[in-house]
Amino acid sequence: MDSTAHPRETDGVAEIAYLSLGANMGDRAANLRAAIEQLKAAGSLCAVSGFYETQPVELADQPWFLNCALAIETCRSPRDLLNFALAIEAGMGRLRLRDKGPRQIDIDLLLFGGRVIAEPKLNVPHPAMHRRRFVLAPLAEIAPNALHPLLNKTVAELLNTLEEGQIVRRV
Ligand code: PH2
Ligand code: MG
Ligand code: MG
Repeated sequence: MDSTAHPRETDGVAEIAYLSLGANMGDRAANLRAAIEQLKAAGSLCAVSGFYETQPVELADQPWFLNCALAIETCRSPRDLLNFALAIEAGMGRLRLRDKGPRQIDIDLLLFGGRVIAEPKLNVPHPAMHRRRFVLAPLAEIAPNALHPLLNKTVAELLNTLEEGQIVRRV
């Protein structure tokens, strides 16, 4: 492949990536929609879940989130997709004031093909996805049979075996 024609780092072969989006500041639905719109430039959007009103977890003392999940077919590498997502977050005015704290938009890479990646700031599958109802409920809507390559369980299985606790409600 002529590298000059593809200045971005890509692997050339399209793969399906699953992303989780969340917002708990400003117009949360508008923020999710704006991020989804911008993510279209990274590939071909296959599916977008409904939006879910979700109880904050891990850092409980903050406003409730609106979360969704999407599937995108992309030729970008995982690192390039992550950097693209981080650039969207920055462009939407996200300030990292507090770890896991309130944000206009958060875009997390959940799964990328069947890959397992452990690199600085790039962990796939997302290390917490299997514990988070706010991730699994939207993801199960669009990809119940997607496989977690480390746990060897489908998204639907992970959701069904999750302990009770976190409130999520499709809006
Ligand atoms: N994101 C977090 C921490 N806690 N809780 C909900 N409900 N939704 C989130 O997107 C979320 C969270 C860290 O990224
Ligand atoms: Mg996150
Ligand atoms: Mg994030």
